[in-house]
Amino acid sequence: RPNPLIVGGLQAKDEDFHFMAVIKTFNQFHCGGSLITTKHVLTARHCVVHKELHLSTLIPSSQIEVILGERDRSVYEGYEQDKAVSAVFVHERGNADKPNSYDVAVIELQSHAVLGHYADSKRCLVVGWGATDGDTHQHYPDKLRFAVVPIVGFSECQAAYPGLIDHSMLCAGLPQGGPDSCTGDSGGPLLCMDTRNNLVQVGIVSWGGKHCGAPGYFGVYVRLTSVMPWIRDVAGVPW
Ligand code: 4AZ
Repeated sequence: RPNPLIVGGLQAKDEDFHFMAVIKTFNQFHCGGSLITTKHVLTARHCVVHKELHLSTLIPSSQIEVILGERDRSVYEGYEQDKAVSAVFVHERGNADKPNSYDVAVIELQSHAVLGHYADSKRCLVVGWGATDGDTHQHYPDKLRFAVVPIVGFSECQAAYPGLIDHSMLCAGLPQGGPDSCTGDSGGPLLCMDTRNNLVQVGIVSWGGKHCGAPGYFGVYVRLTSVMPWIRDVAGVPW
């Protein structure tokens, strides 16, 4: 059973605990963990064992899920990485007779995690030389421009484009319309500020409603975390 956590603590808001992992077992929140390499999460052994009638067995990897980049478990903020598990290792000195000794486990992820700092999903901007008029798409500026566009929750994004949004995408913009990316901005970055005010690329301008900046139609972006393993592969990044 998960222990009650952080009694008398503080709510982590802007603090950067980007190494923190949520461990779900059997589709339920179960434990915390910490990312120690791009493919390994450190946790407690009792988080990955199943106790039944004095028998303690390892929970199958297929029933464990690791979520990285989580802050508020109740909302989709755009930085979450859901990771499947390829293996679970427990310390050889930990055993059922002494469940409190060597209570340590390492969870191996099926794919590499994206390392980076949290960016604030409300402090984001899109940059480009795309059209400045949302309806006719005829005016292209010579000088680089940017627009401030907060990231929108996944369900709000899906509601704006029924049946068209999957986990490779995220929405940004305001429900009432206004600042938005447009034709010609495609391919350019959606950037958000991290806790140290550095810009972190979070998306790629992709598509949207026919009219840019129209109420009810957010800009749609590639969710960068969903394609990081692929980018790393093709770019030959050694981590
Ligand atoms: C486009 O066609 C395009 N309003 C880019 C961004 C958006 C819409 C269309 C978002 O390249």
